[in-house]
Amino acid sequence: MILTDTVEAIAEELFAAEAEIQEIDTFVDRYPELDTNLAYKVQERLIGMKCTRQKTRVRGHKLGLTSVAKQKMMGVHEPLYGVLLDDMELDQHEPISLQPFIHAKIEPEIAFVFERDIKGPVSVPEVLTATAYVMPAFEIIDSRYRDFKFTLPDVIADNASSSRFILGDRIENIDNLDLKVIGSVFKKNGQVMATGTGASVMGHPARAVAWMVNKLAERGQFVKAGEIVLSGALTEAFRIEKNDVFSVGFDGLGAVQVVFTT
Ligand code: 0L1
Ligand code: MG
Repeated sequence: MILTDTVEAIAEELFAAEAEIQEIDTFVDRYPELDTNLAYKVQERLIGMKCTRQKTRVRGHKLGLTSVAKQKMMGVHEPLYGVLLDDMELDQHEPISLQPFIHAKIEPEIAFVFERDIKGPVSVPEVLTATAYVMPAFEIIDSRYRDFKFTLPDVIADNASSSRFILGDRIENIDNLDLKVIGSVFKKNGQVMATGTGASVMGHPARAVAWMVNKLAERGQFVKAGEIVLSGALTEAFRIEKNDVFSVGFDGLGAVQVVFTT
């Protein structure tokens, strides 16, 4: 089978798994040619299918596996990235149904929006200078793979487990905020589940963004002005059960709360 057939076949299977809310087997054993490079091609094809068939469009980007703990768990040494689409955004004031998800988890993140296009090579101070505003956020991740288990190429192909995102209010002046020492308290049904600081995200959330922008440049891509970037989780992700209420409060960034139904 030639590589374009592999890309097409995997992207179709991932698209169908999400549409039919069905978990599937991973691909690396079935397609030994699936390495990280080919996996990003699958991801691109999957995003193309979603844009055409769901009549949606690219809204931004996300990083994943940004903590050393998560990288160790996966046996990898670097993060990964994926794409956010318009139809993935949910409103924090609307209850969220669990119906569209296979086995969703939720994690707190800091979202960035930039006032101009940023192209690699870029440094952390350049990312911060280009930042228009940041927002407290939740990401809902939902792997299409059985039991949420996969290898790095599998999860890259599956658009980095992305599913939905929820944004809080904008903080436009970040000059006096040190994003690496910002603390967050993540609660489920009023109970503290985890705490984390900005430094949990590759030492500084802007370092994660710079890493992704530099990786995108290798593929001739960049982050456009106005696009959202989810910079990576500050804590571990927790499974969402019906009627759960999750909240995250960030020091100096405000809070987000989401209510799930059945
Ligand atoms: O956003 C994330 O950190 C998820 C990255 C992919 C790995 C996972 O699904 O846990
Ligand atoms: Mg995430």
